[in-house]
Amino acid sequence: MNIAIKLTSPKGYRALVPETVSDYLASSRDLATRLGGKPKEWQVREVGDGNLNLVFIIEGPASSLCLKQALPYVRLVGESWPLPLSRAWFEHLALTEEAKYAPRFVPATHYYDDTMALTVMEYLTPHIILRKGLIQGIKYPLVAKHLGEFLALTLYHTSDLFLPAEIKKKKIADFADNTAMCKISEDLIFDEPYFKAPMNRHSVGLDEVSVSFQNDADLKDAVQEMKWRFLNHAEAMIHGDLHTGSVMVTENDTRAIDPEFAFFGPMGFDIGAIIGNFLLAYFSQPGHAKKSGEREAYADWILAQIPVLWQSFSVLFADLCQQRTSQEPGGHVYAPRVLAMREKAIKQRLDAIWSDTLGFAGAKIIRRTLGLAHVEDMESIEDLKLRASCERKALLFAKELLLNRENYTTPSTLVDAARLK
Ligand code: SR1
Ligand code: MG
Repeated sequence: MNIAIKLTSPKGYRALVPETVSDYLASSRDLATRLGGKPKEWQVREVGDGNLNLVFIIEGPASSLCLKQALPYVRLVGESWPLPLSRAWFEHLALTEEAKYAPRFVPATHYYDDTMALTVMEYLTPHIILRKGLIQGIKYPLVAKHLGEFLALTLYHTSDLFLPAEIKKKKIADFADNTAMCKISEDLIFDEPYFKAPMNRHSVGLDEVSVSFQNDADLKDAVQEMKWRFLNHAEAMIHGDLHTGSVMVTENDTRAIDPEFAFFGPMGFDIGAIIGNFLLAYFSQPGHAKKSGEREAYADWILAQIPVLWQSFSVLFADLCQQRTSQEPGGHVYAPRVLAMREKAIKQRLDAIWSDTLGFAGAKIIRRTLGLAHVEDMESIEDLKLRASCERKALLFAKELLLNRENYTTPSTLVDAARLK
């Protein structure tokens, strides 16, 4: 992709290329010391394969670093779609906030440059992107437990259960300008798959299902209800784009990366995003089997991660609610002076989050199949007929989640229904 910049950018901003990264880093004594040796010895490569940004890995004699720089446009589409560099600031802010409560699940950041719209952070190695691991059929024994913990820690501690209302409101204001990124989600997730948007695309063989979704008023009602919640329910600081491409893993370690879509929104959006992407991975498995049935056990393992994730999230979230003390900053809902959170109240909260989770998971599956940005889980299936068949199953399941959320009161009912598709 051509990344030469013709757009007007703020004074002092320039998009880096591998040849200019070392000189840039050498100007920071701290970063130069971390890398060790001389700038000439540093090996730089650009590895960004996401939709938006540049990502460089820099290897020095002492250690390696990762530099992520925002481009003033959407990389996936090109310069015709400008996008504010301020997303680098919101990502930095979100990483800082997440690191307060869940440091072991995010990359450590070392340096932020507002003018250059870049962050230098820990290079996660030997981690790989979870989505790529799921395509290869690799099991990660701890990933679902870790993701549940990450979600409980970040969502609880940025909600009214933990933060005093005035502090939470200030934080809402801090993220309120992340409008361009939110608008991408608003358009691409909740609107575009449901009309003939110019950038929509879908696999050969899915015309009929795409048209049927666009003509389905009940489905569109259900999705607009989820959009309402996305726009209005400022429950907690959410990652905003927690798909399996935003998670890096090893057998023992899990890190959530790339929170540039962060803002205060509904907790179920993040949980629905990751569960929706596990479901996409599940439905794609027949497309990755080299011989018939080869991926059945693995597909089952993927599905089994959904209850593990929810269990991990809900148990820790409930513990945090139960252990609230007057020493904490003091969330203003169920303040100890009024009433300690009883099991009933915690269950009510968790049930509401679960219900949102199902709706957002459904919306996420549909946007990744009929909208602009698709997922490698499906796109890497070379047999187009097989790809369409995997995608159709995922789409029909997503529609069911959106229309009949109340039938899936527990993760196991969800998993059983997915298995039957
Ligand atoms: C135009 S950006 C398309 C998508 O890429 C990111 O990963 C977000 O999910 C966004 O919606
Ligand atoms: Mg991303």
